[in-house]
Amino acid sequence: TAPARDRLRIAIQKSGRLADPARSLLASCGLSWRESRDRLFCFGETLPVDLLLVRDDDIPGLIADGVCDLGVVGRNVLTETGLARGASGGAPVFREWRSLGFGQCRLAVAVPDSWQWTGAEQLSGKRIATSYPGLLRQWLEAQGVDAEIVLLSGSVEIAPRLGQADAICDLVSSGATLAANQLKPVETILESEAVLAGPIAEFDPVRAGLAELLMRRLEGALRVRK
Ligand code: PRT
Ligand code: ZN
Repeated sequence: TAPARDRLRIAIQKSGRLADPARSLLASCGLSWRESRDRLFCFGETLPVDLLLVRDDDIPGLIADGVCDLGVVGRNVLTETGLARGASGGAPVFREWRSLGFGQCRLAVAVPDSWQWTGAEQLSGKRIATSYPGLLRQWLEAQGVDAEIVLLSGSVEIAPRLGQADAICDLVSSGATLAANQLKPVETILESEAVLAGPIAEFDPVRAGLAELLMRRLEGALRVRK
């Protein structure tokens, strides 16, 4: 366990889709920061709540290791990381504390436009490219479908055209990327948005107090936004 700290540390995305909305949501909770020169760490001025700016994929692990106390991350990343940790025997250590109402998207199975979709059983024996093997495997098992998962770290949408896979499982928001690649979404595996992630275990009293204050302000800020 991490040593007791009297400040709260929140990991957010350094750059990308969730970076600005995460920061402005936290700012609307009355937080402000002094930025360090490397722009990786922001020291909290109004409250002892600091920010660490990182890759979104690193956020669940930073919470698991106690390097950060809380994080703002997509439910897709949080859930996938939790499944991967579970598959390698790790006990659950982080969970979704609250959904934050931005970064909405869905993890969907998409197939070539030319397919006439009849249902999940159509994927049986097929190769599906994804960066979310845990979530895809869980869904395939629930459907009772045996398919091959092709793990790709990016550019998943071009895999069918390259002959690497027959179908894909990827994040979709407007659907424009799928359409541009002659693919269509046919099944939703996960509805996602940005969430506040935190540990399952309790904080020490000082950080518990800070987290409670932050949660109260967050409720207020999110209510005003509605
Ligand atoms: O550098 P770092 O690792 O931190 O960033 P990243 O490139 O991994 O993440 P980023 O910024 O692209 O996404 C961060 C989070 O935003 C994701 O984990 C999701 O929770 C959320 N999000 C919301 C999305 C989208 N919408 C989205 N549309 N993440 C990715 N996309 C992709 C989608 O897969 C497609 O390829 O954007 C493309 C455009 O989408 P369409 O459907 O509008 O065409
Ligand atoms: Zn990422």
